[in-house]
Formats: sequence, structure tokens, C-alpha cells
Amino acid sequence: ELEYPERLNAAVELLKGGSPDAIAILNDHGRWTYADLDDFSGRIARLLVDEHGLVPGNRVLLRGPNSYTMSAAWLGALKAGAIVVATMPLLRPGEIATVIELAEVSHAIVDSRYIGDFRQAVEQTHSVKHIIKYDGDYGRGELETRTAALQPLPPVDTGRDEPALIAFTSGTTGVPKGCVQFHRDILAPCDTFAKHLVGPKPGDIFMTSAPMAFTFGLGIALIFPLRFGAAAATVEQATPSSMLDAIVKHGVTHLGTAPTAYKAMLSQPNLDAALKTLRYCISAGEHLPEATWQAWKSRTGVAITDGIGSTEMMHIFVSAAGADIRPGSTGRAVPGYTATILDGDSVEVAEGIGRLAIKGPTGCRYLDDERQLDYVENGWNVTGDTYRRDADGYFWYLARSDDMIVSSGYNIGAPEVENALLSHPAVAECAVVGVSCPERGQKVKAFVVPAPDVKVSDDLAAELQTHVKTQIAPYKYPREIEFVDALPKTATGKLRRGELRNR
Ligand code: 3SK
Repeated sequence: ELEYPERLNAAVELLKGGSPDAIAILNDHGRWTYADLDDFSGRIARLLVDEHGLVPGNRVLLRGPNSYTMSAAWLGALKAGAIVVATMPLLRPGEIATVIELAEVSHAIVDSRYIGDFRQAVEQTHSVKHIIKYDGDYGRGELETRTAALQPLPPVDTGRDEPALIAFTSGTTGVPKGCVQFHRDILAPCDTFAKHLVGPKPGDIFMTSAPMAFTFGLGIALIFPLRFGAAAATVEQATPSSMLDAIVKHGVTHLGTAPTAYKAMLSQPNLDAALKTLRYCISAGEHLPEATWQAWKSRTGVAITDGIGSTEMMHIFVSAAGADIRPGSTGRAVPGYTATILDGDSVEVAEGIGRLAIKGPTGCRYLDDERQLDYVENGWNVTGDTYRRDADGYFWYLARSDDMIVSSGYNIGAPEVENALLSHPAVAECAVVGVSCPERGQKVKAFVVPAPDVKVSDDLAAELQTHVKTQIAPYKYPREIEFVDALPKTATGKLRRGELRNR
């Protein structure tokens, strides 16, 4: 049982994790202590409240890559009593507009390099009244200059059961779902997964390729290191090579990224240099193939801690570390969580195959969305993954239970790609599925029925791919397109997606 006081502000608790003069965040632009982060986040809170009329419960959208300023804005919004709505940097205007509408965003703090898409989204919506720009970590933006002379705001007295974060996850129906996380939910993954499986301590330096808008990234880039007095190195453009360079440059000890990135890093020339400091690796976001785990272990000596989590549950709930690892298995329930397997009738299966279901200190709380009834069954959070549990309580991944495509760690809802394709005049009908792919785990494949009189060609396929990239985040585009005369349907007209997947 995790016990938190009734009055709790997660930002305040996190900033207590390290001594004031210890480094909290570092990157190519500088190194900042816990005292710096406390001070800057307090001044941001002051700006929001005194000059932008923010009142507790207002939603503050954050937009930009991981950085010191983004971290300070995240903590500052919480100190001001606001609810953070972080957005994945790759989202397109239409997708940002949906988030703004669903979360009823009133204030936004946006990296100036991402302002164009954001302004287009604001034009399509009505709630955003205050936009404050910042300038990466160069320190020259409006946020930095306007806060320079302000006194930090004393943090607002929030409750442990009051919302602190709305984290969005793509939905299978194409409409994203906002997962509401309370102040206590921000601390819970620190005090379960991070405490028991990772054990961060002062002097450790964490780094991730995942944006803070993805709760996996938030854990590694901010809340885990802060809770335990460690530091986070931030990278803006995380490619396998740039991550390894950053590990060398900043002395990173703990890395969190997706299986595809671990695989890609194995063939980078700068891997050896990174191994001088790197000693703890966390993988999540998609299934870690045993071959990748073995290859990484034999090349680097580091046993990757694999884990499965969800945006709904805030972070990882099944995992194993060190001597507990059984290669190929995701692990066991993280201390504090209970994990089980449910059969089709929602009955628990002691050993065997079924839907992975979880109970614990965090749980799904969708923002006004009836899909809550699909995720929570008799108090169990049903993740949508099919697993096998063995006699020792280890969970072995088999497949996604729904139509979500997981490609290179990104969750991609098939219907949102279909919607984007259908907005092109050459497409009459289409269906999108995930097909197995050695590099990405799964890749997005589209079956397209062309509109009458449209000639199919490789050029048309390329045009459709480009079109999708302009409609939704580019990583969601179909890497393979097959033109077909008709789609397989049931007697009642429902698409037989399974048949397409198996083609
Ligand atoms: O995909 C995962 O396994 C995950 C892990 C931590 C936090 C969020 C997610 C979706």
C-alpha cells in the first residue's frame, strides 16, 4: 500500500528528492541544479497565475521536445495547481486540435519551433486564451524574459486525489483518449517500479528517447530521477547514434528506450564509448524480442529490464530486473501491483493464456469517455494484450488483443490512419492493419480500394503516403500499400481485419 498525505503537490514532492545544489537536468545547453529547477518552475507558476489569470484546475498544454525548460514548465504548471496536458511533438494541427478540445485547454507553453502547427490547431478551437512561447534551452524566449524578475509562487495546496496530468493515448476508433492522473499517480510509479526494480540514487544520470508527453518518457526524463535525487540528461532528436553520443557526452548511466532502438544501437560505431558509463537499460513501449535481449546482453553485458506499462496505468506494472529476468518473458507484477490473466468470460486463469489484467495504486480514468467500460472489468484494468502466465507468475507476451498497431514503440490506431487515407480523393475504401516486421515489431500496412477511374501505380502509393504524413503524425504513415478490388467483410458489413492481417 502506498500512503500519501491527503494534501499533496507532486511537483513539490519531486523537487524534494535531491539536495538543492545537486544537478537535476543537463544537456548540450547547460546543467541545472534542483535549486535552479525549483526556482524557475516557481517563477513560471507565478507568471501563469499573476499575469495569465490561471486558477487551479485550468489545463496547461505543453509542446516541445524534452528540455530543461519543458521540465520546469511541467513542474511549474503543477505548482500553480494546473493540470498538465503534454503533447507529442510530432502531432499535426488536426490532432492537436482534438487534444485541445477534449482537455479544454486554456493556457499553453510552446517551444517556438513548434508554434506553427500549434497556432493552426488553436484556430480550429475556442478554449485557448493564453499562449506563452519559449526558446528551447537557449534562454531567450518570452517565457524566460518575462519570468526573469518574478518571485517564485508558493506552490498551490493541491490534494493527492486531484488531477495533475491528462496523458493522451491514441484510440482504436481514431479518437484519442485522455487519461487523467492524480497527484498521487505521478508519485506511484516512482515508488513502485522505479524504487523496486531500478533503484535510482544520487549521481545516476537518466536518459530516454521518449518524449515527456508519453508517460514512459516522463518517468525516465523527469519523475524517476527527481524522486531519488538523480539527474536527467535530455536529448531533442533521439536517433540511435545521437543517443549514444549523448550517453558519452553526459555520462549517462540509465537509458530507457524501445526495443527497436536497442537493436539499432547494436550496429553503431559509438556503442563501445557509451558502455563506459551505461549500466542500466529499460525497454518498454513494445514487446522486446528475446533475440534483441540476448544480443544486447552479449554485446554490452547489460541485462535489459523489460516492462509493460500503459498510459492508463501511468507506467510499468509488469517487469523483471537483474537476476529475476527470464529472457523472453516481460516479468512479474511490479511490487504494489497484482497481475492476472482473464479468459473471454472475465474469469481469472491461474496458469495459461488470456488477456492481461492489472490492479494497483494507479488505474484507468478516462476523461469523459465510455471506452472506460472496455478498459476496466470488475475492477481489473484490461490492457488489450494477450499473455501467458506460467507457474512462477512470469508473464509471456503473445499479441495485442485489439487493433492497435505498435510500431517502433509508437501506438498507432488503425482507424486514424484509415481516416487520413480516406481524405484523399483517390481512395474509395481502405483498411489498415499491423503486419509483423523485424525492424519495427509491427509496421502499418494499408489495403486500398481505389476510387472509380483511378489508375493504381507506385506513384499513387507514394502520393498517399505523403498525404497521410500531412494529416497525422508522420510515424503513423502506411509503410506498405496494397491496392485491392474489395475488402473482406462479414455478412453484416463489418470489416474482417483478421483476414487482412493473415494475408
Ligand atoms: O508501452 C508501455 O509499455 C508503457 C510503459 C510505460 C508507460 C506507458 C506505456 C504505454
